[in-house]
Amino acid sequence: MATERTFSILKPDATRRNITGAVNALIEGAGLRIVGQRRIQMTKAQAEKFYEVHKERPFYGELVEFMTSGPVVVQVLQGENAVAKYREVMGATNPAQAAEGTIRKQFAESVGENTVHGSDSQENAKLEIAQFFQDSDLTA
Ligand code: PCG
Repeated sequence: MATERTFSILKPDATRRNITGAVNALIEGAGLRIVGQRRIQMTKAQAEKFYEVHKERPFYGELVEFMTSGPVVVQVLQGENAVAKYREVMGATNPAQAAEGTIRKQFAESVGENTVHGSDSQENAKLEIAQFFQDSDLTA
């Protein structure tokens, strides 16, 4: 298994409740290293671009509105099998279906306000990382 990187967002429900440290503890506890991290206010244009694949979904407007409703923490996580490992640590998109011990089981409030985002493939991880970080921002 190779060391790889994935892209993560701690969403506005996490910054609002001041639980970013608690979420990071679960990330680091799973063996993932936070090699880049920045707290930002996403613009509407950034959120629309980031979630462009969901443009036709009925929840797209709500999703963009939520992601710009407060600060987020954008992160790059590195480790063995990081994409799959982070998806396991996050738990199912819908917190009602998330397994015990996962971030979403512990913290997520609903399918929309579900605390974290993680890339779904290595290819998307590269594209998503490039939207928010330069190579020189990342150091293991
Ligand atoms: P994420 O960030 O991994 O990628 C797409 C997001 O769409 C997903 O997490 C969910 O938060 C969000 N999402 C999926 N289904 C719904 C829904 O039915 N309503 C809302 N508001 N958001 C949804």
